[in-house]
Amino acid sequence: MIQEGKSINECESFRVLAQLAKNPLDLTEHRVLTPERVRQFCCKGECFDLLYACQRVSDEVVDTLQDLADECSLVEQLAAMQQGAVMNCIHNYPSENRQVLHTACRDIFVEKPACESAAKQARVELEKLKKFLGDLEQGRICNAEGQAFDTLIHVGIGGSDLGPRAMYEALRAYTDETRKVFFVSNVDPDDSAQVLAQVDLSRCLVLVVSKSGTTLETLANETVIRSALSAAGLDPDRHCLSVTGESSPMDNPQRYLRSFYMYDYIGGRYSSTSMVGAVTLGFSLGYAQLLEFLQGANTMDRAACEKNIRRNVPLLLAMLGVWNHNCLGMDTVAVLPYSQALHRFPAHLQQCDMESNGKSVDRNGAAVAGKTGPIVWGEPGTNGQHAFYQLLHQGTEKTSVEFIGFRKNQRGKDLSMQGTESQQKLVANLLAQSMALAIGRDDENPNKRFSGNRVNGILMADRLTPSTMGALLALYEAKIVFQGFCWNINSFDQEGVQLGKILATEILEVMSEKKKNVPLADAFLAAVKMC
Ligand code: G6Q
Repeated sequence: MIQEGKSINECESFRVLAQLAKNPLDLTEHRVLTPERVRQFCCKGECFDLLYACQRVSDEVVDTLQDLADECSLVEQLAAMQQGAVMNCIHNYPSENRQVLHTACRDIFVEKPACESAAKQARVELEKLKKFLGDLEQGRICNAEGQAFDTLIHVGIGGSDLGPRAMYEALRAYTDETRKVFFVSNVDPDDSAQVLAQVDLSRCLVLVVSKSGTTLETLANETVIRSALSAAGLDPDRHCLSVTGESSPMDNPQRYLRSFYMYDYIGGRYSSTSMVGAVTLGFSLGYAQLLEFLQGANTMDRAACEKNIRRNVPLLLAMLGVWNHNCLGMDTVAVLPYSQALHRFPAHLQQCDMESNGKSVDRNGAAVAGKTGPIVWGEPGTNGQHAFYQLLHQGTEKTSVEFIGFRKNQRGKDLSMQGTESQQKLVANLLAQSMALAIGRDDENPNKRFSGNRVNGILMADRLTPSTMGALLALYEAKIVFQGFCWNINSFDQEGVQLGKILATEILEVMSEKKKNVPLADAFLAAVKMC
């Protein structure tokens, strides 16, 4: 029986944690950060280890975080989600009332997946994609001149853009160099114009991605690109592909060369491993590497079902986040990858986390008693060190930090200078920042003093590959979901996004009625009437 509906404030273990938080471990004290602590506070996981010696936690705190995870039935709830329980709902109120099955998209490697019906649908779409990619490769699908399509323009926004874009950027080192990928998301006409200026439309596939098939920005950009195709004397229906929900307004085979489905049990921000990300990744990485990416995610999904917090990286990361946010009062989390390839990953996490857990009512529709999701942001190191790290070290705002690092670089190219290679310089910087934030430094000059006790953890893997990228994605998805369960909120709807969509449509109606420049005040008024 899944225990759902208990908020952390009602948990005995949370009361214990609140007490412990009155006197948390002081990382600046002499000999706290010993080699033994560094070794002991390291969680060895699938692909990624989590080094958490620089968190203000003792064994007692970790034990109590385990109690809290148990009291809130976090792992049981995750398993129920993977098996198809209806998790996207608010009890006693109208809500989306759906299953949450993004994990099924990659649960395709075993005979008995957690949710057979969803895994079966995932396999069907993947087979369609495999056939399509094979047809492209063999020249059975080509342009009107018989030439190969060598470019793909991915059109979508929010969940239909951020994840696929972050994954593509992360894995560029492994892509087919003869194939180019561009993304268009913003309704700003300059976004599509700058892409259109760079491509030979006759060689382009245009992948229109929209679960609802109604998103204003995506439909506007599709129209812009279709008209550019027509203007170039090309048949848009021969160049456009779609990824959409079954029976959405975009589910129209006549208008698209090929259509792929995503299902209502996959939320936009969790859709990178569905067809939303798979078509673009399959086009650029090839089908075999796409499967490696999915396999990495699936391995992490399974690892996330381990009950022991000291052996479950996503669960530990989630609970450390709860400790830092709800007990130590840190309201923002900086995700700082020491990998240039991950430069869009913090933006993806920002959506995945903040859209999921930026909620003020619990799963019963009651106001939450404590804090829910933190503010998530970040940029790659070392670049960030020359920018905002000043505030991390000496600012009055305390931020918890999640570093992500890799022992080896992706492309294998490196040069030794003054005895070390650039990859070593990168990792050395990561470790130095972690230590400096935690231990701080005293100085006679107050302006040169570093208070320390600025908590951080390091996720460390060998190399960023399709498989480790899949694992990292699934690790963070599980972390976000665990935290949502812990706060007893629905992490799977997004009423805040829906409101914006409705209001913009209303203002546009006013604008189109008046046909020319509408005074701003009139436009605002249209939105006010809707609020
Ligand atoms: C994600 C959100 C949101 C959504 C976009 C695009 O979880 O629901 O970011 O992905 O608004 O929606 P469509 O895919 O329906 O165009």
